Amino acid sequence: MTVIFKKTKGLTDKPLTYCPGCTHGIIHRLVAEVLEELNVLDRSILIASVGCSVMSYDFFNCDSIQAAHGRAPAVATGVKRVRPDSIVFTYQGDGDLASIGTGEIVQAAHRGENITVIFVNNAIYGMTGGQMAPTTLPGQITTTSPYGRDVKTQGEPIKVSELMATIPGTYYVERVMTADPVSVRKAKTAIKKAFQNQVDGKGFSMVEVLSSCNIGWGLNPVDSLKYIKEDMASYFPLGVYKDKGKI
Ligand SMILES: Cc1ncc(C[n+]2csc(CCOP(=O)(O)OP(=O)(O)O)c2C)c(N)n1
Repeated sequence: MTVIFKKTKGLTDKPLTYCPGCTHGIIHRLVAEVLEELNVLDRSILIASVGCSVMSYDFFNCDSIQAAHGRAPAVATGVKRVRPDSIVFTYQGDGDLASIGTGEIVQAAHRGENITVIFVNNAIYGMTGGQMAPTTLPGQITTTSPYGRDVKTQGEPIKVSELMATIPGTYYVERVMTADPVSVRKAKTAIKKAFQNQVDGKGFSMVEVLSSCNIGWGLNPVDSLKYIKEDMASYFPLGVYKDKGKI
C-alpha cells in the first residue's frame, strides 16, 4: 500500500493529554514537523514550561528540560550559550510568559538571545482551572472574573507581540492563529521562519499563536475556533510585528 501521509518523527507515540478541542496539539504538531523538515530534530532542545503544556517533554521527540513557571527563557539562554550548536526553543502559555515570566522574556529578548519562542496565547490559565490571564479579553468571563474582565480595575490585556517588537534585541516577531486550515498553514510558515532564523544565527524570534481553551472558555470546540477568529484576532491583530531580515 502506498503511504501518502505519515506522522512526523518530531512527536513521540505518547497520546497527547490535552482536552479534546484544545489547539495545543496542533501547535505541537506544527513545531514537530518544522524540526523534522529543517533536519534539526537530533540537535533540538525543548525548554518546557508550566501550564497545560507542562508534559510537552513527553510529546516532542527531542531532548528537553522542564523549567520553573515563567523561567523558560532564562533556562534556554543558559542551554544555548553552553551548547550553541543546539536548536533551543521554549514553549510557553500566556500565564507562563506574560505573567510570572514577563521579566525573563523581556530580558532574553533584550539580550538578543539566539533562541526560538513559541508563545501559546489562549487568553486564560488553562491548567489551573480557567483563571484570568494577562491576555484575557475585556469582558471575558473567567473563574476569577465572573462578571467579565473589567479594564478599569484589571487593566487592558497585554499585547505581547507589539511589546516584544519594541525591544531592540528581537529579530522576528509574528502573531498567527490556529482557527482553520488556512491559518494553521500560515502558523507553520511563521514557526518555520522562527526556527530557520535560529539555524542562521539571526537571533531572538518569537511566534505568538492565538490558541483555544474550549473547556476554560465554556465553549464547544467549533465555537472556540470562532472565538479565536472573531474575538481574539480582532483584539490581537495577526501579522508580522518585526522582521529585521526585511529592514
Ligand atoms: C511559581 C508558580 N506559581 C504558580 C503556579 C501555578 N500554575 C501552574 S500552571 C499556571 C498557569 C498556566 O497558564 P498558561 O501559562 O496560560 O498555560 P495554559 O495552561 O493555559 O496552557 C499556574 C499559575 C506554579 N506552578 N508555579
